[in-house]
Amino acid sequence: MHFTSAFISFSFVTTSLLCLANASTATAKVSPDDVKRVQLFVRETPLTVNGKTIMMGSVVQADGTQGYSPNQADGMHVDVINQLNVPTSIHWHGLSLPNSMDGVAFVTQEPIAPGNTFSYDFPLKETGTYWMHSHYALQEQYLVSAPMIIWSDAERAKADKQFVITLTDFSFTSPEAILQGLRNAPAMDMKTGSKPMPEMKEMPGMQEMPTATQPQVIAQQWDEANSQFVRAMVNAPIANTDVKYDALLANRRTVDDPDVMKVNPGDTVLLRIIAASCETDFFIDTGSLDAELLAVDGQPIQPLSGNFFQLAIAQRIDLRVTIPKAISNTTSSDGAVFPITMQGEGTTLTCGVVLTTGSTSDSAAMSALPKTASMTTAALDNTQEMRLRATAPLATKKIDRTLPAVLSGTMDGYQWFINGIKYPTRDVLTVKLGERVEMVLTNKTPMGHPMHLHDGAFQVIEIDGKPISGAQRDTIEVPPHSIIKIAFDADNPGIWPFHCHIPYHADSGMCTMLKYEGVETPHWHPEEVPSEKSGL
Ligand SMILES: [Cu+2]
Repeated sequence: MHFTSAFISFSFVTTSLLCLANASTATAKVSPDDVKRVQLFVRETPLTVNGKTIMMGSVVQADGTQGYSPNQADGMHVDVINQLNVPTSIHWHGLSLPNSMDGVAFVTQEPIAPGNTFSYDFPLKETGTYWMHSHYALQEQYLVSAPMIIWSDAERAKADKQFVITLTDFSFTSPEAILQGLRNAPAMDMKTGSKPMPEMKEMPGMQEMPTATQPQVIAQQWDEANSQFVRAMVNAPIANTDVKYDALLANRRTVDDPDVMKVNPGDTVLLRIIAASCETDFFIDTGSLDAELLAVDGQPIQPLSGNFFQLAIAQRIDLRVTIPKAISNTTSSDGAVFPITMQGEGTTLTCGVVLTTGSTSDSAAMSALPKTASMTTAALDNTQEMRLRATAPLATKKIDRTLPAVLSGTMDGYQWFINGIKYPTRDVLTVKLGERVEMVLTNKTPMGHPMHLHDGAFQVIEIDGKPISGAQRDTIEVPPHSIIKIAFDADNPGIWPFHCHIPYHADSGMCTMLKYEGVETPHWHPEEVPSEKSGL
C-alpha cells in the first residue's frame, strides 16, 4: 500500500527514460529443456492520450506483446523482470494457484526489486479470460496490467475470430496525488466538487431511491418480452465515483483513435473484455449486434443475450456477436462498421473498439464511436448478476462457516473498512482446510465495491435475500446497500487477500486476508509495516 514515493516516474516522454533499469538485467533464463518459459518485462511504455505522450507502466514480452496468453496444457512458467526504477510484483488475477505464486507483495512474496527477476511456475487449472496486474502500491493506475487468456481447444473453438479488449482509466494526475487529494478533500466535497458525497454512516433508509425529480441517466434493464439485456434511460441517482479521469482507454487507445478489428460477414466474433480500470466500472454497448454473454471472470455461464452489459472493475466478460451475412448498416461504400462502445459509470467518458468488414476506410471506422455519451449513468446494480447461472455450480454441501464482510467507510480522512477494521491488521478472516465457507458481503455505503477474493472462483449464491445458483467468479460488484452471499470450498491453504479492487479503497483500509488456520508465510507481517508499505 505504498503511496508516498515516486514509483514510476509520471513524467513526459522527454524526461522519463531515466526510469528504465539497466537493460543488462534482462538476461535470458531460458533453459533448453524448458521451451515454454517466457520472459515478461515490467517496464515503461509511451502512451499518447489527448495529444500528449507520457510514459506509463506495462507488462510485455520481449516483442512488445502485452501480457501472456499460455496454453492451459503448458502451465505457467514465466520470469517477471522488473525494469522499473521501483519495486513491483505481479498477481495472476482469478487463478487458483499455490499461495507462494500469487504475486502479492508483503503477503506471498517480497517485492521484486528494480533490476531483479521473480520466476512464477504453476499449473493452470482454468481456461478463458484472465489478467495480470501489479499487486504493489498503486501501480495498476500506472497501467502495470495486461491480459492473460488461457487457451484450450474449447476456448479456441468458441468463435471464428476472437479479440481481447482491455479497458483502463487514465489520468494525467499521478495516483499518489489522486489518493492524497481524496484524503485531503472535505467530507462534503469528495466528488471533486461536483456534488456532495452522502455521509457513509450506517443509517437505515439512507439509500437514494429513484424519483421523478432525479436526472435521466443510462442504466441496464432486462427486456422481458425479448429476453435480453438492453440499454434504458431512467430517472435515478447518478453513480457515486471518487475520481474524475482524463480519458478511458480500450487497448490503451482513446475513443478518437480506436482499435479497428477486421471481421468478415457471417463471422462469429468473441470479445474477451477485461476491466483493468481502477475507479471505473463500465457499461458495454454492442450497438446493432446482439451478443451472447458466455462467461464472466473466465467462468462459463448459461448463455444470455442482449446488447447492453455491465462490467465492474477487475471483472471480465466474454461476449459473442455474429456479423450479419448481408450487411444492411453499411456506412461507407465498401464495408460495414460495428462500434462496440464502453461508457464509464457515473461519467459521459467513453472508449471502445470498432469491428469492420471489407475495406472500410480508417476514417469511417475511427469516427464510428461516440466521442462522449449523451448522458451519464446510474450505478451498476444487480440486474445482470441476478440472471447469471453457473454451468458448473458448487456441489451441494452444508455450510461449515459463515464469514461476515461488512463494507463501510468514512469521508473523514478517506478511510474504508471491512467489518469495521482497517487494513493492515492481523485480525483477519480465518477458515479451516476442507470447510464449505459462505461469506456475506454487506455494503453499508452509497458506492459500489468490486470485491475480489484471491485463489480462483467462488459462487454467488444469494442477492438481496434471493437465493440463486449464480455465477462462478472471482470479483463481485456489491452495489450500494446490497447484500450478496458467496460460497466456496476452502481447499487451498494459504493467506489470500480479500479486498475492494478500487486501489484507493484497498490502500485506505478496505482489505483483509482469508487465512487458513495454522498457515503463515515468511512475508506477511501486517503488524510490522506502516500502512504506506503494506503492499496492497
Ligand atoms: Cu471499494
